[in-house]
Amino acid sequence: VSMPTPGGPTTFRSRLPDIDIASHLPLHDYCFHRLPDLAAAPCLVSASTGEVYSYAETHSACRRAAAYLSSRCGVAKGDVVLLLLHNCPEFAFAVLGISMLGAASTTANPFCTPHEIATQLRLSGAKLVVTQPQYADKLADVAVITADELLSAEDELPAEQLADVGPDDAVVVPFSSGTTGLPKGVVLTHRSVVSNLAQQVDGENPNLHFRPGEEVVLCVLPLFHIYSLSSVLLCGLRAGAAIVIMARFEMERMLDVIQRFRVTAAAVVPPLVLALAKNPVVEKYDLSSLRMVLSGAAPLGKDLEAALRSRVPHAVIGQGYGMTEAGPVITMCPGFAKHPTMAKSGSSGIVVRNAELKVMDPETGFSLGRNLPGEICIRGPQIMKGYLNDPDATSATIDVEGWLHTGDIGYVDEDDEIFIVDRVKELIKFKGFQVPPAELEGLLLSHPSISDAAVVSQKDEAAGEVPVAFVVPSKDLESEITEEAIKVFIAKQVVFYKRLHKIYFIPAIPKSPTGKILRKELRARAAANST
Ligand code: 4UW
Repeated sequence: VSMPTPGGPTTFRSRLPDIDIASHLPLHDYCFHRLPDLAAAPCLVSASTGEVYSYAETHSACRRAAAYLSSRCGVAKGDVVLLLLHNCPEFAFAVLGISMLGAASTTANPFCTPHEIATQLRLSGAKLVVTQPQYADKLADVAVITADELLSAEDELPAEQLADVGPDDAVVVPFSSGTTGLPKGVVLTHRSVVSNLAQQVDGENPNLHFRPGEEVVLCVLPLFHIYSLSSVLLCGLRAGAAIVIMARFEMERMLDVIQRFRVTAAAVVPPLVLALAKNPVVEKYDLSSLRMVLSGAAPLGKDLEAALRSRVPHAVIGQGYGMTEAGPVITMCPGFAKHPTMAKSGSSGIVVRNAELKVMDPETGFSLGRNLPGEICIRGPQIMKGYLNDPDATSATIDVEGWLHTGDIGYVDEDDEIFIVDRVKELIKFKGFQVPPAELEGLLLSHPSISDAAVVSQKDEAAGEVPVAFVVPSKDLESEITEEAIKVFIAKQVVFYKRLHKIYFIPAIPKSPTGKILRKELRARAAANST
């Protein structure tokens, strides 16, 4: 329980006024509210095939996907369906079709290993997987359909078969390791997702202003991660933008897509900013259509931001800060608002509307005033309902007063801007992707030649952070293990971004009297070794 700061509790709010949020609506109705006005306007554009779906066609495709999932696959209210897809229009049809049935989507990276996918299937209780043919052999003991099949129903789901969806029903269950431990299902309800979309794009002065019928939004970040799903796809739909979908990131392809489709808004991550700022190939393309570049999922350095600014001087560049459990957006650059206000370089923006943010002193639990760094906590209708089937992890993250503790260290300045300066949770981020140390530690400990292990982050120019391991070899087998063998052992079992970049052999893992790994100390040792 948090204590009030001496001199009164300090909570921070948006610079912008609160709005009315249609949080009674199911996600699919909320997203398609502009359908009557924008029926013929472009909605989803496949960059690979050039195919364009209007808002009316997109809505119809979602209804047909719902019909197929219901009549052929038996998906019904309360079910969970796993989407194992790279970006494609069918991703949207699946998420919204599943929403119409009162079921929920859990999303996974199609590059995950069979073992990682099996774990998510088990934890989420998914009864069906929607995938592309090339990933199907990663799946066993579960019903599987391909994305193409979704549109094979001839008729749309009849209106009377739309599920009776309540605001507290789950609609998306992404996986996140949160502040500690293994990946867990994050239950986002219709209310949480709708609230957070509204906090971004609704109201007279939306904080993230996508112009209806005009904005062309680039969807290159993977939709299986909450950033792209929320701020690109679902915000784009709600606001009436055209969403240009790329299956994967490839530098020249992306530049060509921006030029060809006259992309106006691009959502990116810092490694992509690095490529845009530094890669000479950028000079060959016309990026003059870009009017906003949104970066998030990892910190964006001031120098990098400045370097990008010189490449796209006509665009507003700014950051959002999010966390899967927070619905996801916590702060957003006010420079993206319909009536923009300045944000400083390095700032991750202002707290979203209809929410409260506080900065908690990790030592005392007091909430702190301006310019004092502490743990960022967020409260509002948008945060997760909890972790799926994990009340202990939930109550360790959301306290009795409803504050979600992010595990990020930051401060609020005199202009209400939030600066993220550190992370106290275990989580490592490789190019914005989550790497949970506990998962890698579990795998290391399963190796017969390893008696103890700890995984921490090491700074990296290109990826932001990379995971490195401290390993204590088993006494009798000491001579048998090598750094390379351990790297390979892990690489075989995990998706590419969880691979270990360095192994340090040590005689013992430093731990607190209660047995907790002293990660800060190990991070410092890794940092000292890498320079
Ligand atoms: N600066 C520093 C940042 C930042 C950051 C995130 O994988 P997750 O759970 O979730 C995300 C979601 C990011 C996001 C979603 C929607 C959106 O509009 C937006 O703005 C562009 C971003 O990353 O990882 C959560 C953790 O990632 C770190 C931070 O540690 C957070 O708790 N993180 N954004 N701008 N760090």
